[in-house]
Order: sequence, then C-alpha cells, then structure tokens
Amino acid sequence: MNLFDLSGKTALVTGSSGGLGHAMARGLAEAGARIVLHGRDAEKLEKAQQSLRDAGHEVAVASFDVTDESGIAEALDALEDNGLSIDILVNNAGMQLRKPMVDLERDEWQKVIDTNLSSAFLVGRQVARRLIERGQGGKVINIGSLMSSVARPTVAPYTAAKGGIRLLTQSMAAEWAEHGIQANAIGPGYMITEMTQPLVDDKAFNDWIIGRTPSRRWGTPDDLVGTAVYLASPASSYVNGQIIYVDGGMLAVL
Ligand code: GCO
Repeated sequence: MNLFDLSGKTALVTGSSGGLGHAMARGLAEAGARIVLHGRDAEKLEKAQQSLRDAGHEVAVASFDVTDESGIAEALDALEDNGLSIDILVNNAGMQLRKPMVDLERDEWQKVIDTNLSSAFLVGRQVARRLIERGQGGKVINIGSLMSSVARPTVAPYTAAKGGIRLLTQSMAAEWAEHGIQANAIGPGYMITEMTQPLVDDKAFNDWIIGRTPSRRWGTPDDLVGTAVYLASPASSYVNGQIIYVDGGMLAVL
C-alpha cells in the first residue's frame, strides 16, 4: 500500500496561484489528488490552473475572501454542487506587513491577524463541518512560520498570527480528531517567494540568513512538498496537532 497516495482525494489550497501554495498544490496533484486552486487575482489563478493542467492534473479553481465566512461557505457549497467535496484543506493564504509596532495603524494590525489567523479558523471550520457531516475523516494543514515559535522586530502582527496558528492547530486536533480529521501545521523557514524577495535582495539580511541557517541556503517552495504530501496522506493518520518546521535547521540552533 502506498502510504503517500492521495488518489481519490480533493485538496483545496488557499493562496495557491503562486509561491508556497502553488508548489504544495502541485505536489499534492503529483501524489494523485484532485486540486482546487484558490486566489483573488483571476488572471494569476487562471495561469496557475493552466500550468497544472498542462502537467496533466485535474484542477478546479475557487476565488473567495478567506476572511468572509459567508463567501467561504458559498464557495464550498458551489464546489460540492460540482462534485468537489474537500478532503484535504491547506490553509496557506496570508500576507506580511513589516512595520514597528509603535507605528502600526490599528486596521493594519487587524488586517494581518484576519488574513493570517482568522482565515484559517473560518475556512477550517467550514470545511470541518462538511467533513464531520460526511463522516469520512479528512486533513487540515495550517501554514505557520518560524514566527509560530520565535519573533524578530517589525513583524509583530504576523508573528502573533502565526503563533496563533500553532495553537489553533492544536485546538482543531482537540475538537476534530475524534471525527477522523488530522489537523497539523507546517512552519516554513525563510523561503524565496514574492513575499520575502525584498529580504533576499537586502545583502545584510541575506548574509544573516545564510550564516544563521545550518543548511546555509534559503528554502524554496518545493522544499515544502514532501511535508505537505505526508500530512495530507494516510502516512500521518495518527499525527495530530503537530507543527513541522521546514527551516533548514534554523530553529534547532543558536
Ligand atoms: C520576515 C519574513 C518571515 C518569513 C517566514 C519565516 O519578514 O521575517 O517575512 O516572516 O516570511 O514567515 O518563517
């Protein structure tokens, strides 16, 4: 039996037009899952869908605001009306805003918290309600960060949100494991994406990353695929409430 086979499963990955989300969606597709890509930019979403279709994968798309629960519910109902019941949810959508706390606007704080943390709760529980009703179990994978465990200056709302992701994941395990739903998290390290490109381009920050990371390199979105497939597959059926850091060893050392 292939413990990592996702055939017959449907996976929704939020924020999967590009970056980490798209790499994980591609990896889940290559493991056999039918994919629902999600994004707010119609053109980027269509290009991402075509890219996976060109690779021979079955791909649908959904576009909804991950902070608007009625829109989330409508989107999930529409998917189900098209025969796409979600078995695997990857809560990946997020944003970054780098500014000292004393300079933050109140609505900037709230937007980062809502986009990175409340979204995982709202999409997660809408999917969980349907999974519990279907009674066939399922998988929830929340995307955390190094900031689920440590902090650095100028990213307080993101850090608070990603810290919340770690304990929200444990709360999901506490309430949903009895329904055969395994909820876990992935904590990506410093990965090269659109969101971190300004840091890569900053020589001092780049030099710090290379020196501070035992693997002596930035991560790439593809570095997350194996962990995503593992947590989405039968191989992790008895794993619940955990966070796996894919960080080149950064959190393991001083
Ligand atoms: C930052 C970065 C980090 C990374 C990632 C690290 O400004 O420090 O955006 O937050 O995005 O989350 O795990």
